[in-house]
Amino acid sequence: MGIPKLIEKVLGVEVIMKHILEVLGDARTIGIAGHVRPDGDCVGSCLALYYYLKKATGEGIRVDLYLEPIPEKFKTVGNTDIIKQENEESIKYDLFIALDSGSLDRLGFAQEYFLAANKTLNIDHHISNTRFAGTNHVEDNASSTCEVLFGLFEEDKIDLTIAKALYLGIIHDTGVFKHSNTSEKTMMIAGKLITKGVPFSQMIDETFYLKNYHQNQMLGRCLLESILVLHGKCIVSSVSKKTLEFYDSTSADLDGIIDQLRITEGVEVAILLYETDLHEYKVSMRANGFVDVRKIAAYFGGGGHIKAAGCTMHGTIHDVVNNLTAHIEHQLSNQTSEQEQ
Ligand SMILES: [Mn+2]
Repeated sequence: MGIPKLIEKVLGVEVIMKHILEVLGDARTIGIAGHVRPDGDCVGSCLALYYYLKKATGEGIRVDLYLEPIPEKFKTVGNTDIIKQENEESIKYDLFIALDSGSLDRLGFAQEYFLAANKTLNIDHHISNTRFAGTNHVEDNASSTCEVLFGLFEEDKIDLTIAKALYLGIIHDTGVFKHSNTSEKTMMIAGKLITKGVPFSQMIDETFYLKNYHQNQMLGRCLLESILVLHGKCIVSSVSKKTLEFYDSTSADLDGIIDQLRITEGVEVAILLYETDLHEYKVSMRANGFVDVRKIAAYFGGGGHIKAAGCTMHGTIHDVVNNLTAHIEHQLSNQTSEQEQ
């Protein structure tokens, strides 16, 4: 067996498709699913592909979309009532398409349909994608799955609903064109979507920056109570269970607070703790400079990325902060001594 064949066998078949319709063949029933706890790119790519297939394939083709409940703010993109949120019936699809999912388990309850399907397709942009489908189309230099899909769609078939869904995914995975995955191509595609009439100012505000009153109150409270440690290089804030209850909030209302803490001038690492039980805290960390917060989170049994990581820790709030800052201080002093050399 030659090496290319071996790779095919191990990884499935990596296909560089020109057009999504190439893999449909004579499929009459098509299932689509994205990953668990859907984010903007997951919801955007799933809706875009659903509406595109509805438009580009003829009558008599059944297309179903499966996703866990999606955040309320994403419901302005097309009619989201078509999304199926559970295994309603047992059906063997001719083709099942996984979107924005680096591995099979990410599909959650929809795995059942994926595994039963006659043909499977995996469209994604995660560098860690495990090529779990019969046909795999992974572009790991793309900002988002929505960017990958744009390249697989015929531009003249992209209507306003499809354009809005694609735009949603791109702005969410790039942090509104801010993260390093934003390329010239990303901006070109966004430009083309804007010409389709995407109400971009409104979409960015409503799906990305909008906070409800409780979320703003929690943000205000966390900023007010934040403290600087390690000579201003680390900022820490915490939320007790009681406070969450007082503001009628859940942990989901804390989204984005850590990012606001991180952009405090002079800060290398931001830490946000929220109490999950007596002497138990969920820890989020964000880094600006050279501190590898993944390493620290991993030491305490968690994980994440170099600049964004989290873990669960036990003890009083002072124990938790002291344990974390000791690691941060250690990394910062190593960095300083390296610079001095
Ligand atoms: Mn994505």
